[in-house]
Amino acid sequence: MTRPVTVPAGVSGAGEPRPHPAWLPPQAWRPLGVRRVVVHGDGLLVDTVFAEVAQACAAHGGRVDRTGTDGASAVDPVDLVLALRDPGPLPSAVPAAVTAGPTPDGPLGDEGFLLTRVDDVTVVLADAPAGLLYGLFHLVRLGEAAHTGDHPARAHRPALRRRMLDHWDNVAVHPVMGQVERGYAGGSIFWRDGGPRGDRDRLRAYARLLAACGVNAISVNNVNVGLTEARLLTDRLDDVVDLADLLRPYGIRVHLSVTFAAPVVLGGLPTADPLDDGVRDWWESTTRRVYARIPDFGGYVVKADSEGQPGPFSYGRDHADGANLLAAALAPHGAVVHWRAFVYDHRQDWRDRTTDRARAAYDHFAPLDGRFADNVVLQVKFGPVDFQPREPVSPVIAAMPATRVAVELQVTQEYTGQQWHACYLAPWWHEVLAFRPWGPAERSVTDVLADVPGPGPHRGGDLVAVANVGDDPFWCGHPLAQANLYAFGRLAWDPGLAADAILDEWIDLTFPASTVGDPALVRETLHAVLDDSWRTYERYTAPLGVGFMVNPAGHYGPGVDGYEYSRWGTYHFADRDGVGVDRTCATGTGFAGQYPPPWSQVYESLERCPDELLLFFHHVPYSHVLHSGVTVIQHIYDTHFAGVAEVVAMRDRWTRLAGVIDQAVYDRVVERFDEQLRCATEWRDQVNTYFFRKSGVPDARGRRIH
Ligand code: GCV
Repeated sequence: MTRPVTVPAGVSGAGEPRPHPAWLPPQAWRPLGVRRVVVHGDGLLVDTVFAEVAQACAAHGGRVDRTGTDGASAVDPVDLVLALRDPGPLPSAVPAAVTAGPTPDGPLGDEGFLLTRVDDVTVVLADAPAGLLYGLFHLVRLGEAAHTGDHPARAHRPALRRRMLDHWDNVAVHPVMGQVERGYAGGSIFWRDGGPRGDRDRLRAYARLLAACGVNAISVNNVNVGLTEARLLTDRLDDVVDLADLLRPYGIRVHLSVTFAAPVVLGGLPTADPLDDGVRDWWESTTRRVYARIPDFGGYVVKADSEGQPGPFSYGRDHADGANLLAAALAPHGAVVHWRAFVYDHRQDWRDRTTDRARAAYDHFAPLDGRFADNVVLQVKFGPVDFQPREPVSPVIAAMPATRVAVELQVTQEYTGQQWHACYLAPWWHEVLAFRPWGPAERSVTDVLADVPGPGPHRGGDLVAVANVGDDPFWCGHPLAQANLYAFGRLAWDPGLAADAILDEWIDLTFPASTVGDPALVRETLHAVLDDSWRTYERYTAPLGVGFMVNPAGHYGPGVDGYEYSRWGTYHFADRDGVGVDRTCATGTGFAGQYPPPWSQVYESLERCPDELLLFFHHVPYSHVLHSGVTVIQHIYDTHFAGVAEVVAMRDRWTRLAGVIDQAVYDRVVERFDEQLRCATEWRDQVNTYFFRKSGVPDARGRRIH
């Protein structure tokens, strides 16, 4: 049973150290907390809004009241009204000019809100409680600006209906992957050593942070589902009920990763064949039992026939058969199955030049377009291989017009420095979302997900990301990695937001001017350190989109040939003459042909292919001259020297904040920069030396190569 929320007041239960407040420190609430506020409406999420405002007012001297059914309140005069438009009359404090005016641009929907300010009263109106909650956090973001001047009425709605985080958290500690697979922020916030972790205050605080940036769905266990985790669906369901109760007051629905083999491993059936009636019945009755306990359960996430996970291939069925089986069980409850498109041969023979891992998702799924049930969301990694710092956008997004698609990003920094390196990923995600798969005049990836009309059928979809949070006091290991989590939520709400504008929001909230010694210096430093940090990371790691030069043991640090003779299908093919993967139709694997024009032609062409993706699509001699005017080998040397120099500059910039910001944050970041510099130097030296030895070409600028 969900009770109205108790707002986390900064004291953590279970004897845990209090986590960093991230983008909701008490001071961020001050502009709101000094006001006279009226909250109007009913429902769990309105209770949350009221509790939040009450806490802010108690801390900062304001007053709040909740209206009765007649719209009256004890607070008068009023500075701020947060009101549901229905049912009953609006509070009398809402200026007549607001009630008289039409809602700009149509209805507000389940999560939208309208913000206006007239006659010295700020008004947030919503048609559903979640809208009011998002309106509240929008006010916090605006700070004092929400309470000054006039604001013409403006409707705010999320561009994407589901904004979801996937936690790759294990209930039982995995012998190789640990408590959190690819987790770089300590243990799981949900699970510990085989059971629930039980820090309810931290979970509430997490839900609150997520709602404040727009996230509305979480999958609470790893897509690689072990036996213990499988049982969350059945005899461990109580643990999920508990999480759902904790997250619900902040508008967050719980999803579960399930194993396709569940009817066998949990149900004792002889098969998990998706066309078997007994299997169908098992999924339906099991799902019914979940809904009896969690009426707003979000649905299932499935990794099938991938990296050892079971799937429909074992029964001679395809992935439409598999996904539709689970979709049928979920449909009566209005829920979805996120079916991952990350399906490829992870036992490839490196000698086999005919198999290309980049092709796999398209080859498996494009022929199935039109066969997926309406509540299947095909979850596609943003690039065709695996969350590399640079890849082309996956061609699957354009190839499935009759299928709902979710694009999957990776907030956890598996391949981008593992939260030891400062690497602000919003500029990269922005590029992915702005990519126009059918050419510059056509729809973008965002348009596809947001269901913006265009030629042909279109279904809309979600934005999903692998979470970067753990039980670390700073949530993310690296305090600056909080900006990535915040940016993911904000981009999922409004993919048009610029990365630097999101960073400004995050800075204003996380380092309120009243809490730091020199706000202008803080802003300037954080921009200097983070704005270009993804490109800096790219410069000192694998060059020109070739990818996968990481150390296979953990994916951290350089391992140029680490994957070259492995079974994973991630090769760079460097030899004495050149480097890169020929994915052209003319002479290579044909992957370039999976894109619609103009991109199929652009990527096919050595002349037109963008420099940053050259080695993803072409095998070229070291002497090949890039659009930038330098040869490939000189580019490798130049970018690696530049990347390390940039890290030195970032680290130096950071030291200017000594004594200006919170000491613990400062110290943690100093520690991280020391490691980033060590690791970047290792990358530089290993990559440069490797290519010098392969090519025999010296650095034109005579710098030291070992
Ligand atoms: C959860 C990559 C990661 C795996 C991860 C997999 C996936 O291969 O290294 O740890 O498994 O992606 O996305 O399923």
